Amino acid sequence: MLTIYSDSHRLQHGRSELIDGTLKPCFETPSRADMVLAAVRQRDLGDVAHPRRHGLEPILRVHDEGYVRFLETAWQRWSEMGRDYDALPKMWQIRRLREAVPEHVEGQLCYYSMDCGTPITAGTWQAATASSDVALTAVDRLIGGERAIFALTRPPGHHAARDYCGGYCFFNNAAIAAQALRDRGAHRVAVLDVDYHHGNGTQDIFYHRSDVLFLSIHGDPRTEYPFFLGFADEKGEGEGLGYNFNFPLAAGSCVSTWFFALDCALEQIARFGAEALVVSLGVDTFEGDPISRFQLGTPDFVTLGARLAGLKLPTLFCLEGGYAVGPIGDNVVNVLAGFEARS
Ligand code: OKP
Ligand code: ZN
Repeated sequence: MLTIYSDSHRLQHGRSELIDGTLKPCFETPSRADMVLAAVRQRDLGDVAHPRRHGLEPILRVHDEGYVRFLETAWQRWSEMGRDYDALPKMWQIRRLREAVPEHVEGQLCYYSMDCGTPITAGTWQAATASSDVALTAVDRLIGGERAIFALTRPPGHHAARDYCGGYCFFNNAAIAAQALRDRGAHRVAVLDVDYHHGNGTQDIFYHRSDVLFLSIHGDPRTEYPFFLGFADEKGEGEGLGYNFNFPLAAGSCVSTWFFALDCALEQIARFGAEALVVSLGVDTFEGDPISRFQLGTPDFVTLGARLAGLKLPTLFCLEGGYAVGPIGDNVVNVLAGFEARS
């Protein structure tokens, strides 16, 4: 399987996130992508290619223009105020506060952020656009006839909604890729999110649409991040009613429960008649993950890949979460190798 990868991911290197009352080193680190790339090479998954630039147009197909311009200018405006540290919001536009975009960069940072774990740094814009280019280059190859591609996207994307960042995500790579597949001729595209955390951003982007089916298997938002979305009764709205499926599972759920939910999701994808599949591939479902609570073991990821291959669809894998840095490479490559063995 071909991998698309860019060194520019390294430009996103936040210093810290707020955990349990103190600033701790970010879980979402450059070493994650380094480990995944090392495993891709070590296990001979296939060639590794660099992305081609696609510009802002495909990003603006799913993201709000004001949000995109904010990200583009945020670091410069922040540093012009003499701030040489990561930009993190300290308040949010919560209930009954005015829903108007502030003028000041600090206000805009609060307006366009979902949490305070997603630092904007000097290199964020370059890293985030490169990550989307990785996904878009994978789309080029898929349209060109490849059966499956691995987009080694970092920073990740699935928490980024139309007009906000959060959960270490800035641009929603999987959504941008799904939209590009639609724009280039696929009539129906399914996005399956297997990260431990609900893909609130992807759901937000496609919630009113019937041409992109979104499905997510994740820790129950009653106890797990992102808390405010990802419940089973969110089924889509308007045209999109019936095209959104959430499978929230109790934190601590066992492996067989997880695979049962996967089978339900795969059945919906087949019934939908998808012409292409985008997988938001987070491996924070791993039993050793430091911030998540499912129990998949390293060999279970091979099973996941094999089941996905059973759909017999052109498939694009986008990397999302996974914070057990030592095993992340084997866990990810197991999915891809399991897929290939069954293809
Ligand atoms: C991003 B992705 C845990 C803090 C959780 C945010 C988690 C973002 C996950 N103590 N902070 O879906 O893997
Ligand atoms: Zn996650």
